[in-house]
Amino acid sequence: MNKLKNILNKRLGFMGLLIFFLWLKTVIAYYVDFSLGVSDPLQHLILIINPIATAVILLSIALYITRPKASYIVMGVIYVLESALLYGNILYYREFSDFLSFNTIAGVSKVSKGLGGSAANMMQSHDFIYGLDFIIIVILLLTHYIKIDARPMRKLTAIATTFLGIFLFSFNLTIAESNRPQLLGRTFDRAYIVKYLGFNTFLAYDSIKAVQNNQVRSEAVGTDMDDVLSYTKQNYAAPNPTYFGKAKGKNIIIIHLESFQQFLINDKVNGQEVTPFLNSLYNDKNTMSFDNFYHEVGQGKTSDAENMLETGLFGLPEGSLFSKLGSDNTFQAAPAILSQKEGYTSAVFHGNVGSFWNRDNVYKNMGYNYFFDSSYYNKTEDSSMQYGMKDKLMLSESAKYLEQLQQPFYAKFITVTNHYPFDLPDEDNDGFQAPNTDNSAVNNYFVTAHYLDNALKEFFDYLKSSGIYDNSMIVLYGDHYGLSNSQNTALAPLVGVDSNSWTEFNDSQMQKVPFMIHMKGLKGGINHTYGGEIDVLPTILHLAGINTKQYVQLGTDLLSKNHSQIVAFRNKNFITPNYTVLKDSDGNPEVFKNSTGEQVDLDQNPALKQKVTKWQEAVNTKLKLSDTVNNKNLLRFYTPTGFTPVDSKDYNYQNEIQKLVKTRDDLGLKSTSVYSKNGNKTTTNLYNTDAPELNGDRTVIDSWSSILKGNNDSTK
Ligand code: GP9
Ligand code: MN
Repeated sequence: MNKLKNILNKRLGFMGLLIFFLWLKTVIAYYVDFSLGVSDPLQHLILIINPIATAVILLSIALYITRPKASYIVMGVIYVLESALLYGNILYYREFSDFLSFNTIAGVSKVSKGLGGSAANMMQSHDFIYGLDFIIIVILLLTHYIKIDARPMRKLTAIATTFLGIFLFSFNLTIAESNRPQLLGRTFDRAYIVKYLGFNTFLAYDSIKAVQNNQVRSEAVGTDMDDVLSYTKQNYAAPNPTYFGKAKGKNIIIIHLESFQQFLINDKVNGQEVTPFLNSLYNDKNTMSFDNFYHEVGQGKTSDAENMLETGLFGLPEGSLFSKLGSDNTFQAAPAILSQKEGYTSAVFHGNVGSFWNRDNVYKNMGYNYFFDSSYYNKTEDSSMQYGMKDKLMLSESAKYLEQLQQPFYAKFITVTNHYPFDLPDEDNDGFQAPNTDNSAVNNYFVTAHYLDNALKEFFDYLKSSGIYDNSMIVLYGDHYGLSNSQNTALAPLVGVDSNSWTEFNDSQMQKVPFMIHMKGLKGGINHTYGGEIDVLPTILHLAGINTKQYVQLGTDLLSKNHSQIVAFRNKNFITPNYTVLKDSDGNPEVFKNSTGEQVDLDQNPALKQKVTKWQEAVNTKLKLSDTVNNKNLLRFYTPTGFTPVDSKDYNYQNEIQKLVKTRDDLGLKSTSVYSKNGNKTTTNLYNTDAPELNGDRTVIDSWSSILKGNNDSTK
């Protein structure tokens, strides 16, 4: 006991006590108050050690102060601030399932401004734990059990302590990066940074980003929009009269096919079709199918694809726009346009946590009325894979929400089972035989794609039997590649190419993803037009009968006679109907003929060389304008006539069931939901799924009870 007293009476010992308390409180909070989705033992270890390093670094500041009393006071102040940050995050998380960011603290964030309800409402009885340490410290000081250590502190000790902190931090960062590569580079989810590196690091990281962003924004002026507007005016492609308004007033259902590549369509493995349902849809006379459609995502992957489809602008050259700018940017996005022009209700269905890719904030700025994230689905031990609910479970359980949406609705379903590493449990496979290459990811990819196909068939069957189908336009698209270039040589024989002759041209062909528009009565067919994700928004809006002329959208309607067929990739490579232009390591263009895959020698072909230069300039301009609009947040300076800017404060994704029911009751006989139109009877009984996790028990599909219990944990 005396030994302990001796230690605590030294300045370093006292500091150690503070670090211990901070560590203990944080770890308790991690497990009790946050859902960080910690899965493997290494993640638990990282979580347990991550509060230490930054606490050591921060508290060591006080050691540089020579005057003892002042040094102790500074230590105390840092301790109080750290405790306040922790407790602030706890309260904030209870309301928003998110963490305090620089902009939230500084009050500049448009989304989740401060605490919505009063902080007191967010408190819980066990919170006294977070104040217990203060009582203990005060008692120890008042009883003089701990006295101020008046001896001077050696500079060297202070420096050594700081270095110890830095060393611990580097260690923490290294194991974090090994468990989750590109943790800071890609910033997929704030929860990941907290989980791996703690609150301090998250706040520091977020502050640096925010200050940089705010700087770019504060320098922007309204006239920066002039170039953008003259570009969109000049490049506008008027709608095709045959298709304009063909889906007017219909529900629009977007199905995001995770990591789904075009080569899977009509593909067979061991004589068995991989995706029989999608194949039938692809070849259906009521489907407009594109076979030269490319994904155009960057590091933001899914979120970049979503961003293009919702806003008609590209993602960023680095990182994810959703994560970097999505909390604060002004969007003129599909949900808001459809709602304002044609009275659509909008919703996203996705079985991962809402904070992933910052969706919970971004969707508010886009004007999404509802966001059903993992907290709206019944989760059991085997219901999820790494990135969320299995597709069959997510889609079948979504029916009970979908049928409550007022029509017309704009509903997006983000599937996730066909995501790397594609390791579907055996019981979810209906006997599909995987190919047998020596790369297991390649083999498994076909199995999860097949599973997704089955899940979609069940979903379509429900849409048909519930009648939703007759009144809807269904759009399906693959968001990006599932197999990366490094896996393509293993894939080569399965797509009829010899691995040894596989080239970067072949890699670029693998970036083709499906894009299909299906609607009863739509004049369909296989359309060979070249295009990409940036072109989807104007295509859909025109089908819905909405003019796009005054919106800042950088793609063009795929069905328009004036559609531009130069497909720009995020890295400035591009594809035209005849050529594929990729940069070599020195940035010089390598040009391939699409028909043969042969490389063309530009020096032998000056006319083509000139064209390539011209195309490249067009691609660069388009990407640069997109980056300017996004980075400078220029849409805040430009509001299209008749469009009302979205106020994110009007949206929140808590208590959505209550919101659905209230809307239905308020509208009474005027309610247009599928449920109301069905004589106030549910249609979920029409949803049939063979998902083994349900064991034939329909409770999850048919009732809200499991969700209303407040089943709110994470699925990562
Ligand atoms: C996660 C899912 C996957 O919620 O959308 O994102 P990705 O890793 O494909 O970008
Ligand atoms: Mn994805």
